[in-house]
Amino acid sequence: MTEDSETSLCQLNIQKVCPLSSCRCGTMSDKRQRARVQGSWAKPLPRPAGQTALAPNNHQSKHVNPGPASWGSGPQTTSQTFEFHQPIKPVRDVPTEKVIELRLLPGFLPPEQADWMFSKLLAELPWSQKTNYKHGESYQEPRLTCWYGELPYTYSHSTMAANTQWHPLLLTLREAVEQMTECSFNSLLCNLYRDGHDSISWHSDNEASLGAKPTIASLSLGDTRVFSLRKQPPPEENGDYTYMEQIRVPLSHGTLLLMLGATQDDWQHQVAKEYHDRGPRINLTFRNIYPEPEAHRPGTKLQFTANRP
Ligand SMILES: O=C(O)CCC(=O)C(=O)O
Repeated sequence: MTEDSETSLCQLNIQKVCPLSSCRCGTMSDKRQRARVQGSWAKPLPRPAGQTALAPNNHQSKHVNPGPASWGSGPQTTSQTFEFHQPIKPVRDVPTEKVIELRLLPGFLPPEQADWMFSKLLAELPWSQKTNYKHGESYQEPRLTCWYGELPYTYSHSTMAANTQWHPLLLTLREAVEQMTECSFNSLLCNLYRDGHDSISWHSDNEASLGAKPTIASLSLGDTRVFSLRKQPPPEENGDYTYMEQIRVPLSHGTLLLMLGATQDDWQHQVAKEYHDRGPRINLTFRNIYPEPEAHRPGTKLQFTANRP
């Protein structure tokens, strides 16, 4: 390339790329020009497929030097202009609305009553640690439990035997809960969280033996623990709960929580471990249990959800 032709290209370059430049087309100014161009526009930024955030105008592309190999060999014409295109948003369906039917009654039991009931149940119920199974492997539940009802209750591939020997205090509490809720309950699952390390992980109470849309009345005694709920994700999320709504309800001494309607279909719940000191807590979940449907294995869920460790 001759100096003349280099000069004329450089003029072109300056006019189009940087109209404010004081370049007078000498070698040095050409170098400055190149350095500027290399610094900011030398290469287009990689961008996700399908997105055209900055697109050069086609009619000017004939002035553009095509490859990086040419940068070192002569002056450049970067006479592109750019248009901004909005990134293409993926089309997402609006999830169907899910209703959560919860009723919270803090102070359902006055504190003095709740105090002596807690001590009595802690001392007198037949607490034990249940063994569950997941993928054929056994594990101990991180809490103690006991079960009352005329029928056994199976969950997480292990069964709690029927137990009709209701503690008299539990019968009194059942009556009080039934009066308040205007529901009747034939069974009770009791949970004892010995300290903050005891927990129950994400699950729904949706075994077929509990019937469709079960009403569950949950009475808390002892230290406050956080009861969390998270919405079931729509199928296209493939079981990913990251973007699902969560609700946290602190359940304090003497509080009654009612879960109704489609709560077990649409939401999961848990009491997570806590890493600061927590005293013991008892949770009594009054429910109804029915004979397992004949075609089902005991403990079958109405829809697939996690086991409860
Ligand atoms: O301890 C609680 O508040 C929750 C117990 C529970 O989720 C259950 O028994 O299924």
